[in-house]
Amino acid sequence: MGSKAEKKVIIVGKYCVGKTALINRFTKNKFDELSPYHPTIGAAFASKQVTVGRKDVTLGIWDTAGSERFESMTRLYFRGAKAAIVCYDITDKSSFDKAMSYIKELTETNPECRLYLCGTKCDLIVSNENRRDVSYNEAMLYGRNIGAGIVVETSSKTGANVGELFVKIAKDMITETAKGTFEKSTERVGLEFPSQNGSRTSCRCSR
Ligand SMILES: Nc1nc2c(ncn2[C@@H]2O[C@H](COP(=O)(O)OP(=O)(O)O)[C@@H](O)[C@H]2O)c(=O)[nH]1
Ligand SMILES: [Mg+2]
Repeated sequence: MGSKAEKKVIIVGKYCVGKTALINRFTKNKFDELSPYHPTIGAAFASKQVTVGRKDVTLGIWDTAGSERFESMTRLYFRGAKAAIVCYDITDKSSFDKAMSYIKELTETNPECRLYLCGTKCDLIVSNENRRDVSYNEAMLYGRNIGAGIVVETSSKTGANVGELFVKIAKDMITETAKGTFEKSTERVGLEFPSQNGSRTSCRCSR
């Protein structure tokens, strides 16, 4: 597991934000809503090859546990990670605070690790924008500050933006190999910026 050619990607975030669902959507293209919630014990691994243009990159993705009990273990996975998907649930502000604390730790312990900020469960606000607890604007500003490779809102339920997130990660991996350096850029994918008259943001989650 985790061969040299594979690029190590970790998924971190508070428990229940949807880390396991994100990896399942990406690697198996499935979402099990009906099964009861099973917190990940320790960590789980999956790998997938992504083709960008004519180049392939294999991502070795570690799904970590977000609960306090496993926190010290989760930190072990920071080592050697080339990219970290830091997840928060857009309907739960406390998970955004937790994401910020993960980012602080990651920056201290592994400054080479690229950061990707992922707001999960964006399908939940499609029919009811009132459920939103973290504005896209806030996440965007924060992401820009920390030099995130992307700030994106995803739904593992509908699949919205999941592919875009991983393709961006793969692209950055390929660019690094080609140039020997990496550039951090922040870009938006499939999302609207706040409207002029209010702080609300909307998410195109129609897939
Ligand atoms: N509506 C919705 N629910 C989700 C989404 N992703 C995860 N969930 C649900 O949130 C709960 C926690 O998901 P899980 O992936 O196990 O979270 P983890 O603890 O971060 O690994 C489960 O009940 C999932 O069905 C999503 O994109 N949309
Ligand atoms: Mg999990």
